[in-house]
Amino acid sequence: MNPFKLPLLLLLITSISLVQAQSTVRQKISINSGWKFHQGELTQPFAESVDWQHIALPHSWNAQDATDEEPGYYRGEAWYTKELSISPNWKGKKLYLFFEGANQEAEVFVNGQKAGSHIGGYTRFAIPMTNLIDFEKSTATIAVKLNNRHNEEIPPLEADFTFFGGIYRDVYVVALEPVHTDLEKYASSGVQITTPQVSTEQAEVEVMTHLVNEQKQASKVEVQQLILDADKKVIAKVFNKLTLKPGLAADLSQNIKEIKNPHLWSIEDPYLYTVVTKIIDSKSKQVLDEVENSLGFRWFKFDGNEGFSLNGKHVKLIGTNRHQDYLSLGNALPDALHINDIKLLKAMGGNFLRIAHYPQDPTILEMCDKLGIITSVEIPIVNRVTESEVFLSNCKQMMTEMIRQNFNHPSVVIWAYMNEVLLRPRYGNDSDERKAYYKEITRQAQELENLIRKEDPTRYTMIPNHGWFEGYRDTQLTQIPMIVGWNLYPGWYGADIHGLEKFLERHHQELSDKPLIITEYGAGADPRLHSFDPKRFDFTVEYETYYHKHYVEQIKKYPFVAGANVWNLNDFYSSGRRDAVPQVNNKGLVTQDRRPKDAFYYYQAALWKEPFVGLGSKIWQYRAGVEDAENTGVSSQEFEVYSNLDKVNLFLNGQDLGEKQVNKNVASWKVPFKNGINWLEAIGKRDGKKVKDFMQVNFQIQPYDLKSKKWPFEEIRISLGDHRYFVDDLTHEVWMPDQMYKAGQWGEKGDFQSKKENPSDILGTNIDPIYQTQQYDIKEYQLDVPAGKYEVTFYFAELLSNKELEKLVYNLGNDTKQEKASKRVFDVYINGNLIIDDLNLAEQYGERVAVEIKTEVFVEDEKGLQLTFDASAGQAVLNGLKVRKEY
Ligand code: GCB
Ligand code: CA
Repeated sequence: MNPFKLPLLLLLITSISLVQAQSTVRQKISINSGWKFHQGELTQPFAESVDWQHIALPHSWNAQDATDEEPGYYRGEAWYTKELSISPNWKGKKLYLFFEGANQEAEVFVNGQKAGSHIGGYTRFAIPMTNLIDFEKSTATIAVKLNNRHNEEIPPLEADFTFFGGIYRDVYVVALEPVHTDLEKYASSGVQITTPQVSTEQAEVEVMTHLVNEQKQASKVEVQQLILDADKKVIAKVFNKLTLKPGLAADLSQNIKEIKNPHLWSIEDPYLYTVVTKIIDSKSKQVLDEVENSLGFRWFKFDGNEGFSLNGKHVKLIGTNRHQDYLSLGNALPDALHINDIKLLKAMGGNFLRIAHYPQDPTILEMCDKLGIITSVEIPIVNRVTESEVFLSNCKQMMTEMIRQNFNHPSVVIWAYMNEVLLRPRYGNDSDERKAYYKEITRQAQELENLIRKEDPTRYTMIPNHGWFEGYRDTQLTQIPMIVGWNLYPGWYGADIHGLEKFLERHHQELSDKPLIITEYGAGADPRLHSFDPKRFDFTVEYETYYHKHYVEQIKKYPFVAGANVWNLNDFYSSGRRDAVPQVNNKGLVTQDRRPKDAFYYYQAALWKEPFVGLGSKIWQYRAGVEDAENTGVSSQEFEVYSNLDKVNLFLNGQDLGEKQVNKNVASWKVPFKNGINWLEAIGKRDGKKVKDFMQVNFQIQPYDLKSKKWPFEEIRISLGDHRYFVDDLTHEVWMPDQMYKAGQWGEKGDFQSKKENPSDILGTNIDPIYQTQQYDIKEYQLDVPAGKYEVTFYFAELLSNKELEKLVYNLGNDTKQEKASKRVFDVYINGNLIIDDLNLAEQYGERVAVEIKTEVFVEDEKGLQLTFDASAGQAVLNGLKVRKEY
């Protein structure tokens, strides 16, 4: 080959691609890479001396500090900057910086000059920058001053989730011809599509285009609307000619009347058309701007008695809420993780998503459109409002942005606002200020309601309330919106799980015409905690499943319940929480890194139409248990399988454990696990089609008699004062529940006096649940282990009494500390030998600090390990114990 030909060929290719690039009408390119970040205030942001950190977007400055053991997280000013390369193509165009979301007050600078600003952390915004760019230069300096401080004028004011600061979604440059659709005002596509009439025979489309002419002279244009089917073939077309005066913004409405036999959009068949909007220069025929929007033909209705129907067919809406954060990332997620979440919801069998408590990444609604998931979207007013016009006007701005930006998504059927706004009312009970405050809430609600109805008369409105029926009724919050949402937690925050049915029936009696959605219900579950005797607030995976079984049954039972959203799809960060996993709300059906808990599989069984079989407890892969009886070598445990078939078979290590009837989507067995690796397989059949699921269980058997020769004792970990199993997700160590002493085994020899403290964050550990429970006033603990050399580890923490907890909240006087410091002093002996002398947890370590102390002991004879506790002040306590045989 002629060596000189090659460069020529390359040159040719480059120039061809250049030509193609020039023909692009609307250019939108991401600029996520190559940013620098500074946390803190900057008086001279453009000075050389500023110390910047290299980062890439999406980014949050709270990914670490909102999840560590220090209370609180940085809420204040921070800066981002970037050198933006100026494309020669951009000359003569209108340039914008397009932010998908930055939390929460943003000021944008270009080449040192202010270009614009935005308020609110969850909606998109476009900042024009054309006039600040020097097109003779190759770069421009972009800087963003961002603040996530508490601001009484900006919702959310307070809520049960972390307000991560940062430019946490994508940023783009958008380059437009001077004549274009309006991007600037509410960062929408500038095109709003409605379907004034849809039936199976015929549909009508109306397209409203917001046009802008930024030229100095009038522009004669033709505006074209093309409707394409899913194969992207044009099926309908309309165009209008008009003259746009200079500097003018104009709205053009165009109708396409007769689309015959439209392919409807539905949950099972989410068929999407595309609307292509083109602005064409009448003379040169040059396309000046082009935007595409998806379009779905559907109609829907909410009814106070019959619930929801889509395209004339009744559908029970069941799905989840979703928060936008992820393990270790805060809210700064790559698009792929947002996309995965909607696929996860679909895989669960869900057909409904409440996008709470704020508008989310654009990929969310894109996916809901594509996968057939009905949605509700809301602005982030949570728990309370501020009585000010500025607050209300910020709410209205967010509302308008939310509606305009998401208007064309067929999946959206509800716009919502004001979540549980009576939960944390200002002022004292019964005060005049309180009464005025309630009136103001009603006024703001009515204003927001009016705004939605004006902006979008094609959809429903909703206010999600907490379970205070009279409160919301008396402030009109059940009357103002078209749908009432109730966040209901009987069986979790409320003691009686049947409070659910009572509440639902009350709504139907008193507000019988008002469509109802259970906008939230859920129970917390730390994926590491398990029990065969689950209890409310114990954060076991099994309690969560129990709770959801009850709710699903009721939701299906009442036809007037239009829909329900589990709180929440995923575990999420909430910096104020002190549950089993501090800083985290564990009500997810999946963990923070999206591993399904049992309830997720239960939903699959309850919601799938296709045959389904799923082993429960997949998240409980590492187990432990006591041998059933001496020398049997097996430990039997209850095991659930979730299915929508009539019968299912379960196999353990290839052995058939028998066929069981499936009752309300659940079948259960006593499974005799052996020590080590076990294989479980569930098999079911429908219409000759087999469905299966299998998993591995790693089981550690505690010999029935710890001195057994056949099953030699290795090690044991016990969470004292606890009825739960705990699996350490780092080491896979399994902790056993505590028990009273049984001969040949282990346990507490005195009174079983246990204590559990939630909420608390135990410092210096990740295994908080072990420390959150304890035996108090412990005197003697016995383990009948065989002779040998042992490592014994004690786990202690000073927990607060409930009284002291209250004191801490209400009385921050410095006398409290003093009082507690000398609360208990005790010695610990093993087999009569002093091991720990004068332990004073509060004084030596402080309250709620994880204290781990280990020692080695040689047991010569048959007496095993006898742990004794001798208190010289207060009572002795022990939270956890680990005994490992060395040899
Ligand atoms: C609610 C709130 C939600 C909380 C949830 C909970 O009612 O709307 O923001 O996270 O309860 O888990 O307590
Ligand atoms: Ca414990």
